[in-house]
Amino acid sequence: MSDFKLNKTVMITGASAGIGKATAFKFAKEDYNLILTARRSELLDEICDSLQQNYGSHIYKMVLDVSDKDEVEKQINALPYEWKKIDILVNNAGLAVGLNPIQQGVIDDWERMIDTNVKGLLYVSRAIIPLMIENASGHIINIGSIAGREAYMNGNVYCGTKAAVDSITKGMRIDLLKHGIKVSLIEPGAVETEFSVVRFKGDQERADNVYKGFIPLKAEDIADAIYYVCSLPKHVNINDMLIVPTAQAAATIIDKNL
Ligand code: NDP
Ligand code: 8X3
Repeated sequence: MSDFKLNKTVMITGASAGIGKATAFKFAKEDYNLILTARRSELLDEICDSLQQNYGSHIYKMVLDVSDKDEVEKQINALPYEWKKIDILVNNAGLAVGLNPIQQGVIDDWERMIDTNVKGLLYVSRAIIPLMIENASGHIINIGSIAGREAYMNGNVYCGTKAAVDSITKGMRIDLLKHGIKVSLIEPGAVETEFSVVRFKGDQERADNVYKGFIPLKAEDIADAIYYVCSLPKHVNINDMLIVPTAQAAATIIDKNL
């Protein structure tokens, strides 16, 4: 088992699947202590078991819906003292729900996206930032999207939430500058995870079609980029990184023969 005190601590939201899970494995390999959060407790248990067996990781499991403001505050306040020195926060939890023209939008879907991608990110950040300020250091990695740079057909509200993440990231960077806290935005293009299954509400065939005919990014590609951004010297920050599969030239321009 690695020594808690010597190692840095990373907190990852949405660590039960996809990019968050891959990021947990990447940082575990690098001997970080991990605070892993998501709603699906059983999946987190499986991941924690695997990380402990393979890397002897120190893990604090937090079953948490980031859109539940009171619960976020309560659970972060309840972190034991030794877990309150958080070096890196990866604000990854997020989702797209539905792909409809705006006039046929499902308001519950809109609310889930806004509550998770924007409000959830803010609730978690609001609870963690004072801890980082106390330590006069820290690094926040917000997971945006190519969808935050360019709106695409039927993407409307999802694109809007990721544009908000872009803007909030810039504001955070300005406000936290004098506290020595770095803030970075990672904006992936098409990554094959549970993302499209969630977007299409469990329609696996429709989700699989999104990634047919080209080589999409893997969650591990984004995890490697996150780790790279976090491992640069203190005087270097990457503000923003857009990462796409080679076959993707823009949000909806993908060469399906590559
Ligand atoms: P996945 O669906 O594979 O993973 C999403 C993760 O977010 C899961 O661990 C899920 O856990 C968690 N999550 C969702 N809602 C909540 C919530 N309310 N509270 C806590 N955790 C939550 O998708 P990705 O890994 O692809 O997505 C990760 C991030 O990357 C998202 O912000 C997404 O918008 C972004 N992104 C994805 C791209 C892609 O092409 N895949 C491209 C660009 C950005 P659980 O269900 O257990 O709570
Ligand atoms: C996920 C990428 O282009 O499907 O953010 O919206 S996209």
